[in-house]
Amino acid sequence: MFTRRQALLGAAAAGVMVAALPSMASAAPVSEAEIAALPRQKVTLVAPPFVHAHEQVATTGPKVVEFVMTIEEKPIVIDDEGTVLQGMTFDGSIPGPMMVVHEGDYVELTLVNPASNSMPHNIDFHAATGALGGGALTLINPGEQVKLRFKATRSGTFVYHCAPEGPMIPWHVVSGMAGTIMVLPREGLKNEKGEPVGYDKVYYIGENEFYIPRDEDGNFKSYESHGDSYADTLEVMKSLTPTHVVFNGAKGALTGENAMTAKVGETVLIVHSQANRDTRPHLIGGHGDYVWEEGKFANPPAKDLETWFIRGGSAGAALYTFLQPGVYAYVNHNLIEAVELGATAHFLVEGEWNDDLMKQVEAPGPIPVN
Ligand SMILES: [Cu+2]
Repeated sequence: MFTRRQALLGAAAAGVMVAALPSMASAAPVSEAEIAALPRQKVTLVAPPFVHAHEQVATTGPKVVEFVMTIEEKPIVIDDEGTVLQGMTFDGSIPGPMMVVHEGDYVELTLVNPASNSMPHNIDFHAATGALGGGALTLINPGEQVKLRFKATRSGTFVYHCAPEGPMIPWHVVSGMAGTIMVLPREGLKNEKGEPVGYDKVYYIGENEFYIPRDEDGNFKSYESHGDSYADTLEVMKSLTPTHVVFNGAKGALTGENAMTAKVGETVLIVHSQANRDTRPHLIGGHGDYVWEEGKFANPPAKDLETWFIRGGSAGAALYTFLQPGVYAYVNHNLIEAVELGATAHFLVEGEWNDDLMKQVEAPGPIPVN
């Protein structure tokens, strides 16, 4: 049987054939002894939309950054009606936590698949080079763990996701197994003129679409286990019509009391990933001052965007300085997906209103009769 995995390997081999020209990312290999001599840093990951503390401008040379992620298969409630997803997660959250390193650092991930899980899993880092992004070296059964090291040779925001085999690949991804790594340039972010730009806060928004099967009456079905849900879920997946499109794993995960916060004058970096499907983030009443739509910091950012495009299988980054207080909705500007399917988040921004930028000159009232 010719599997999807073999097809992916075939495509990878073809890529090797045409990639004979040296690129910026290729350099003389560093010896194992030299890598062993590098400083090491252990980072504890935090659940999105938050991001672990990190330097924007690297104050030291390259290092080995150690992360641990534990895979958790678990049912997750994804809306107010109590609809249950047979979720699969990196470290318990959808999306998986965001990792931050600098270009030239080594990422050393210990991936743990506890015996309480039921399936093999792995991780494909779009930021990594070779072996299916590490997917071919990290496939682990329940009760196993693996340690992968890769060099972060390209700066930018990159998706990582589980990619076991065949139809398991999209199933695991749309069950929640995706996240992002941000590889910052050592000198930090730059605008289109090459001038340094920074952020006061960073939020990571992972968008996911879910495909929950329905019963004959149109109600969402629940299942005893991942295995029980598989066949029905695959049928809904093949319709390419999601039942939910959400930020951070559930409808309302980032609205109301869970709103992200900022102050007028603060610059916020918003990293947005979608591992499987295109999306188009928009901050209602705000803008993207600088947007790396494709998420790759070696390219100059676009300026003053109203809406930006995140290709399925990628993560982008938008930098914005809030200028007015209030509640901002941050949406997927397919407004059906935003309002009906769940792809809405909120920013709650405190500060002084600026009448110069906007003022209600006359309150709503009856149309005058002359
Ligand atoms: Cu998986």
